[in-house]
Amino acid sequence: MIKKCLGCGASIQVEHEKNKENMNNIERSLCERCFKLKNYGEYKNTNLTNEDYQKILDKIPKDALVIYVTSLLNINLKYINRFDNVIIVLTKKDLLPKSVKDYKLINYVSKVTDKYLDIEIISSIKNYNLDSLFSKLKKYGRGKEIYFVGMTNSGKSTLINKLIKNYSNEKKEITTSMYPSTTLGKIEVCIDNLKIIDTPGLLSSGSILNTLNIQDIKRVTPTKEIKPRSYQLKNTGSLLIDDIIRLNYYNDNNITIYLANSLKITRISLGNQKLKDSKKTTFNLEKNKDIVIEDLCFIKFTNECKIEIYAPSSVNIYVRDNLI
Ligand SMILES: Nc1nc2c(ncn2[C@@H]2O[C@H](COP(=O)(O)OP(=O)(O)OP(=O)(O)O)[C@@H](O)[C@H]2O)c(=O)[nH]1
Ligand SMILES: [Mg+2]
Repeated sequence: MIKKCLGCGASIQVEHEKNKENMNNIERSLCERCFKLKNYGEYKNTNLTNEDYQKILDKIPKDALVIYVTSLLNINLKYINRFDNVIIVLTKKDLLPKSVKDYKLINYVSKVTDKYLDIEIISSIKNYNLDSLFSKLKKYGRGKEIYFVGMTNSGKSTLINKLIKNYSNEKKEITTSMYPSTTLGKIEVCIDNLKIIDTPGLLSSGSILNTLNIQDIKRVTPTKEIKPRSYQLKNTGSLLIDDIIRLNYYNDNNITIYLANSLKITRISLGNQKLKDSKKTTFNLEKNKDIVIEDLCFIKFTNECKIEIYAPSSVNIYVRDNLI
């Protein structure tokens, strides 16, 4: 018999149940992958692909309410046009400096898209704005299916767990982790008569996480409020960001880098050869732009300048207006 894992939504064979005699009911309802991830932090790759995940999203009914979840550290609104009734949820506010105002972040998003019914900035970890979000789910989602969609690691399952905890008596807990592809299939939960459905997050081929091992994924993933690091750049030179990225500059400038606090940034001379065998991308920035290195950091520039970035070839590096 096939049943569904309550932690990740994947189909599981019931033969494996024989090994589960000493487990409680919640542990028993998990597949082996979720059990090991939850109890020992052991991560196992999956054979499912982005195409499999896209197929799940393609089947979302047109009249469903879609909660489009995107992390403030990796704002990705690429797939929003697929859906008709959308609430945008920007997660992980606790990782940005406290001084950053919500209205600035909302302004940023509203310049990129107007395809949403409503928007909320939250932190699931700090329980920030969850009451407000839950009121919006009730306002727009009563009598509908409410699908949580977004990129992998955006925080969909963590948010649903928090909603279960805050607004229901259920003990259910969806598996979450900092690694890609934690949720593998649809997972339905009922909270205060709302029908909430978690989905697997989409994968991005440009994420720096694809180039890193598990230890390094842990290292580069911020878990505490980021302390921005500002640099006064003089003449020409280079910055090395944790020996993964190199940034060459050619003018005086003030820049601020947002990345995990434990990662090192060092200054070297332009002539130093370090990382020069990585792929180089040149940017001629207008004023008030950010350079984003997907899933690693973003760098705020105020002045016009020429910048060269050296990075692993698959990593997506792009320019946007200043977020902060
Ligand atoms: N600091 C912080 N971390 C968060 C927040 N929400 C989620 N996370 C972390 O982000 C990581 C990914 O969370 P998940 O809930 O598994 O993400 P997901 O979107 O369900 O990922 P997939 O199932 O792969 O699609 C975990 O390490 C969470 O602890 C938040 O509000 N603040
Ligand atoms: Mg998930």
